[in-house]
Amino acid sequence: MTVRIGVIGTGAIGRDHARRINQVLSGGTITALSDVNRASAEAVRADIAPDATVFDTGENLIASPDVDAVLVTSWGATHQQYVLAAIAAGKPCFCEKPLATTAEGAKRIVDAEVAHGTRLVQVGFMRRYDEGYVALKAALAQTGAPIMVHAAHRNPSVPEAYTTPMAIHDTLIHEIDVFRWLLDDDYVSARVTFPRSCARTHAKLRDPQIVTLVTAKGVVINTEIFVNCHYGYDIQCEVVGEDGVASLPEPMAIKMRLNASLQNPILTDWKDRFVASYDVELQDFLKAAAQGTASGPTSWDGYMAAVASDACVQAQESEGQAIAIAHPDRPALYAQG
Ligand code: INS
Repeated sequence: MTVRIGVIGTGAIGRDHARRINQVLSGGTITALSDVNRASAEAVRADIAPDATVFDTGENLIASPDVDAVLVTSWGATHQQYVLAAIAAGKPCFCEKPLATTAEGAKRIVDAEVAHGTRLVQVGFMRRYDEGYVALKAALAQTGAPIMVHAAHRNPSVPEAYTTPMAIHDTLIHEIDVFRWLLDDDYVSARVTFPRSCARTHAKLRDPQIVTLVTAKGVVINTEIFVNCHYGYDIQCEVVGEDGVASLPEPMAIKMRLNASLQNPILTDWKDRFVASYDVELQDFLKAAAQGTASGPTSWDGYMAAVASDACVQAQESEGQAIAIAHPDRPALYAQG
């Protein structure tokens, strides 16, 4: 079966996912598009999906009989309304992070999906599909029970509109999710420390920052977020266990002996760093959607990430203080997620 997909939000990632579905992956075809900026949806139709219909609203797209499943790649603040509408229509839905901008909003999605009774939502936490993280998770069987994680999430630069809380909602959110999955654990507290701000930042962004998360099993995770690091896009992760240390592999790069130095190029654009995992996550979505369901990261994962990220923002505001993170009971629908 070919799953007929509607894409809500045709900015950078929506356009890229539409391209994947029509040109790279199997089992799906784009039949519908919508964007607040209609010209952007028209452009994706012209370039990638000539047979698609452009809808005025995401709600009309979801209701269309020509749409079997939905991709929500619009602006973060609109995700919740579209995911809820897709659940109400009983259509599988892939939602980019964040699932909702507040924990309360994410909880509404969990409740709606639980009431529906089967899974319909996959959250776009693509790092779980990255070869490096998958290999790292497997390596933990040899390095023994984890004790500490040292991690870094560095961007060369960010747009002027990026402010201090976005370091959590927009950036750390990937670590928040992937470490729950990697360690099979939940968070109990968060604390934020600010070194002096770097010269390249601006008044509304304290950069860098160090977030310390403690898990229920007592693992301490230190993550440096540095979004004006200038030199490249760099994701680091080292897990210290009882018997050894396991590190996330570097992306493949050609080693060069050149101009009297030994060099390894470093990526600069985040879209390139996890490019392969976007393909794998969406293929997974198409496969499950063909059966009228969803797999991969759940609404519960999206909700737990939102709960932890709200606590991290609170920890930023009360610099140096540990903020407790609740982990409510997991509904049976998400038993394995
Ligand atoms: C992007 C994206 C990247 C992350 C950036 C964020 O939206 O999620 O993976 O490194 O900090 O702004």
